[in-house]
Amino acid sequence: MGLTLRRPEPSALADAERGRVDDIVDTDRYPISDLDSLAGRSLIADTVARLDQDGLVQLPGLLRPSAVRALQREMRATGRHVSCETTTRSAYAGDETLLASDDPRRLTSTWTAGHITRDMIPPFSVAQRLYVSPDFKRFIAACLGLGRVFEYADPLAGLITTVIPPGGEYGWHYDTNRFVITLAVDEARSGGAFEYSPDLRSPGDENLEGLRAVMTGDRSTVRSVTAQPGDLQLFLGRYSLHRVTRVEGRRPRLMLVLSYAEQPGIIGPLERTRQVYGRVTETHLLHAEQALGTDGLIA
Ligand SMILES: O=C(O)CCC(=O)C(=O)O
Repeated sequence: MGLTLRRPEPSALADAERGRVDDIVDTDRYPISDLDSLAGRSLIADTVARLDQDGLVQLPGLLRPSAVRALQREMRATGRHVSCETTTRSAYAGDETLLASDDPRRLTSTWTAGHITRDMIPPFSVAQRLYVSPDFKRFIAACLGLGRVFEYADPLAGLITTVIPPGGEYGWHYDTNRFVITLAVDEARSGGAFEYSPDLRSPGDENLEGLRAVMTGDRSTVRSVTAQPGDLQLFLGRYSLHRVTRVEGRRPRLMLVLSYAEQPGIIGPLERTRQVYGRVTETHLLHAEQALGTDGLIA
C-alpha cells in the first residue's frame, strides 16, 4: 500500500487521531488494527512473551518502506536545526556529589545528543500520526498488559527524535518510565548500537555493584541490538541499564522515541526539562506553579 503524504483535509488536521494507520504500518505483518483476530492475538502473545523474557522486543519493518522514507525526510530536515550538546552525567542524572567518593552512583558517562521535540513535529507527519493513533496505543497497551496508555500532555516530551551526531554517544542510564518505544529513522554507518543490561536492578534492589561493573567496562551482562530504519523496539528501561555506543561515520543516528504514560496529563518536571531539552514552555512553568501549595512548598 502506498503512502499518502498529501496535506490532509482541515477536519483531519483538527483531529489528528482520525483515520487508520494501515498506510504507514505494515499491518499485513503486524495486524495492530485487528487485535482480536487470530493473527492479532498471536502477535500480542508473542510480544508479551519475548518482552517478559528479554526486557526488549524488536519488531523489524513495522513501518512500510514508503513511510520510512517520508519519516527520514521529515526528521533529517528538522534534525539539521537541532544543536547537540555534550554533557557528563551519572546513570541517575542527579546530584551525587554528597555520596562517598567510591560510590558507583558517582560514575559518569558522556552524552552528546540533541532532540527534535514534539512541538517541532507537524500533526500530519508519519511520527505524529503513529504516536496519536488509537490502534497503535491499543497495541502498545496490550503488549504491556495495560488497559490503556496515554500520550504525554507535555508539549516537548512524549514524542521526540534523538539526534546523535558522528562521534556522539548516549550515556548509561535508567529510564524514569517503565517502558519506552523506539523507532529507528537513520542508523549509524557503524557504532550507534543500543546496549543494555537486562534487569540489572529490581524493585528494592539498586544492585550498585552491578552498576559499577557495567560502568567500568564489564560486558558479561550486556546485550547489544542494532536497528534498521522502520524497526520498532519496545523496551523496559526502568530496571535495565542502557546506552547508545559512539556513532561512527559521517551521518547522525536518528531514533524516534514514543513515550506513553499509565495516567493522562503527564508533564515533565521543570528543571529536568530544562536540563534535557535546553528550554521549557509556558505549560511547564504553569504546571510547576500549580504543583506548589499556597505556602510555596511542594504538595
Ligand atoms: O536511541 C535509543 O536507541 C535509545 C534512547 C534511550 O536510551 C532512551 O530514550 O532512554
